Amino acid sequence: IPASRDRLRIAIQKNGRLAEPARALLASCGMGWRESRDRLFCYGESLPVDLLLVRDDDIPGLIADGVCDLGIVGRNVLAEQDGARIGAGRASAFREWRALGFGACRLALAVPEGWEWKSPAQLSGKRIATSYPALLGRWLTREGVDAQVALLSGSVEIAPRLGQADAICDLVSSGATLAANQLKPVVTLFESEAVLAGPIHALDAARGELVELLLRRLDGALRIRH
Ligand code: PRT
Ligand code: ZN
Repeated sequence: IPASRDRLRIAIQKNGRLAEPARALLASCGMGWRESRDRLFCYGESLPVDLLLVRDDDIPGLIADGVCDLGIVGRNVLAEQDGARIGAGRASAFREWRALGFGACRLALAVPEGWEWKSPAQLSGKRIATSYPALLGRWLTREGVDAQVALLSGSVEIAPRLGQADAICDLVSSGATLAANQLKPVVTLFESEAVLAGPIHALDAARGELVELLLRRLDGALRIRH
């Protein structure tokens, strides 16, 4: 991948909840693409704006490395990875440019239904399963709670039933998954939705102008939706 390009590159989720709405939003900005055979790359035909189809977790890193200029990703993923960078003593390398109004969910702390919830202090000495250690860790520190964090990449809701954890911290939308696992949400740590993510600083020259054009169209499309 060349270091300097005059085409813009946007990373979006290949499969998953944000894949379809992200493409629909970009299409509503007047973009059209030709898809590569392996479905990893979409070549922009109406504008010099290409899409890279990836795992959502890879999007912040692609922006940080300059491989992609922009990305559409959950604010939860962006904030978690930014928190991890800060925790490792590194500088922020991406930020939210626009909130996109879809993919709404919240990062919540949930405990077994049988618990009588009073305060975060109840979590002292307990084990909490999560895929969001940075966001959970920040909240625990702020609340002054000394709990153990068990990192799981998926199926977090089942951890208490398996005896892997006492409580969980995971994304919730309808709450049906929590209920199915006899858990109840007790604290919201973070409100999320899909966002347009980009680098900390503005892009230069040719791509900067393209981004301006795209943002104008995007803001127009978002205004019509709301
Ligand atoms: O393959 P890839 O790594 O790209 O996808 P992924 O599996 O990591 O992500 P995906 O597609 O599940 O979610 C992408 C983004 O959608 C998340 O990062 C959030 O920003 C957003 N989003 C919105 C959600 C939900 N709603 C949601 N409900 N992500 C996950 N969930 C989970 C939730 O944790 C629960 O386990 O869906 C389950 C059902 O939720 P309930 O509360 O409706 O039962
Ligand atoms: Zn993912």
